[in-house]
Amino acid sequence: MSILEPRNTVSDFVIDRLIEWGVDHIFGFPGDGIGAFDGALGRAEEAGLPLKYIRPTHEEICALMATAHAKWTGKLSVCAATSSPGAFHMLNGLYDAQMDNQPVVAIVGQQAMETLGSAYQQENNLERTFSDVAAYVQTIVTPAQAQVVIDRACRIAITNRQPCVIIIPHNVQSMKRDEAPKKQDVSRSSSAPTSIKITPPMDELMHAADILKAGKRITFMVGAGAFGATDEVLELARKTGAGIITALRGKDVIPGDIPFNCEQLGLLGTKPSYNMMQECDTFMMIGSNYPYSGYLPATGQARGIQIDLRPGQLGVRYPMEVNLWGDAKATLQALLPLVAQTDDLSFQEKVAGEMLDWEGVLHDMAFNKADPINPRRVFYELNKRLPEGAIVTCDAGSTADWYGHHIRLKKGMRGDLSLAAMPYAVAAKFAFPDKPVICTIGDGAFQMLGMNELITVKKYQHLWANKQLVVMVLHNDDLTQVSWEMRTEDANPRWKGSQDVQSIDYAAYAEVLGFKGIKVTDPEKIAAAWDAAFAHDGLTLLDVHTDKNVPPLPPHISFEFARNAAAALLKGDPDEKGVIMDSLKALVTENVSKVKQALHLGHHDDGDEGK
Ligand SMILES: Cc1ncc(C[n+]2csc(CCOP(=O)(O)OP(=O)(O)O)c2C)c(N)n1
Ligand SMILES: [Mg+2]
Repeated sequence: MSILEPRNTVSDFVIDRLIEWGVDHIFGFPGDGIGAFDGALGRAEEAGLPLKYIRPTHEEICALMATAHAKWTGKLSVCAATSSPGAFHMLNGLYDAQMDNQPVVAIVGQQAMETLGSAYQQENNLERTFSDVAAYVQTIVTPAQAQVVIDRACRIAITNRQPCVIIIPHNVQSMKRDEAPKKQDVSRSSSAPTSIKITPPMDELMHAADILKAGKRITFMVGAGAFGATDEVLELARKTGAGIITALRGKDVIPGDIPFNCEQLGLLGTKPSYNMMQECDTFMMIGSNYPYSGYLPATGQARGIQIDLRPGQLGVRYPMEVNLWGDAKATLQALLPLVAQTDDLSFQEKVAGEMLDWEGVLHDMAFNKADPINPRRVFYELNKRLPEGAIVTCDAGSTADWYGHHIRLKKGMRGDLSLAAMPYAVAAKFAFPDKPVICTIGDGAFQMLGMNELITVKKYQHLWANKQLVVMVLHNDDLTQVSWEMRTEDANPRWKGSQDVQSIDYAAYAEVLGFKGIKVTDPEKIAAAWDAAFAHDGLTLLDVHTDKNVPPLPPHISFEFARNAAAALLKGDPDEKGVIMDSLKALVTENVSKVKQALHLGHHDDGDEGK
């Protein structure tokens, strides 16, 4: 079928209907199983329809970018791929949408109807494949049924905030389009949107207000589900004298310069957050699925309130007294008039004071000497220079620790932690082509899903009004975070076989692609490297050679953590010397003598959690 032929197929209909649902980007990868649909995408572009097709380097990246696009824009997002194996590649990105509650629809090709069940080439039972990840999965089998399938997929994706999958067999893709007729067994479905701004009933809101009124030391844990509700969260905190903690993915919900925002909790969190959890008498979770229950208050210590749009997430991590099923913003708006202004802000002022002291500790940790560069210093210097409206992505790895510890996102900035910092960063450029984007990523993660994405940037950067994209690779030749997890969780020494990352010249790689590459091996040159990157309207790769032996220590350091680290060292960790040196430096900063002892001597038998 030529690109110039009329837009009269099922595929053309699907595209028109997706546009009606507000879809403006499709992240896709071709293959003959989706070939006729791709032909229709070409006709849509030719016809000037408001739908941009982006083709990155791999189907996994398509699905991750669609999820990221939904996160950045709040809109329904779409990815598309051919039948197996392309379809299988999308699973990771769709699970990302499932776990992080994002409205994503995947359009998946399938072999022709006649082949199904015959073990034909690249034919698989895709409904079965996607049935776990998708809230709705359906094959379009006739033109008249296409409408209801698309409408249900889009509505369920939006209202359930989950991925949905539409499978279109190759021959169906090019059948003649047909509006659903008025007929006994045909649904004539609607594309009118549904609001999810739901609020809980008044009696439950009043119960929550009573708990807040009685509280003297109130702590909020704010997650990504509260995005858009910043003003309401802050108003409630000011009314009740609460201190605020944000989950890692809620980091950009509360500006980093709010004095009683104590940032994250746990391994990558702050000491004031840790203290707040020990001391609070009221604990309110807002749009968060913070998983590490060990850091939450003791049972019976705090009265609990939770707000969540996904009812299955209510009351999961802590025995809450009130579980409010609703949208964070709408629920807070309904709750605020029921809550009076307190005249006791002493708890809030106390945590603000502790946070100020903690920033000093972080500063000192960032300037501890390391070989060759302390990774904390890299993030410390980035934080000082974050441009207005910056979007910062961060990958799994020690980067997540340093991002949590040292990055303070101001109003108007965005940030996200994912297992796909590069696809997320590139998706951010498509979502906000006028904003500077910074991707912070370890060398291991960069080799997994980052290097090929520089190719996608090369292909599409001409579309972005602001081409600034800074990719900072923490070059430590190690899967450091896991090396530490193996030491501290399982008491194993670092094993080169699984942990070594092949060193390559990342800056040179960027330059091969026509980008700016800067190699940094001297801590005194970090600041200038960031300045050069922020002066460049294009992609800059900062290849920063950092020390893998700077430990990602939790702010309070548990005895078990130290004991296992010590045991690993005694078993002959190859990096023993550096680890001990750096651990001790960091621990001295923390002033925790018991743990110092444990690291030196491997004592197992005394003490509880070192605090
Ligand atoms: C797809 C995937 N596989 C494995 C992991 C487990 N994992 C978590 S952090 C990490 C190491 C990352 O190493 P690197 O990117 O070099 O960062 P570093 O910790 O060295 O700073 C791995 C393998 C993961 N998060 N995601
Ligand atoms: Mg690494």
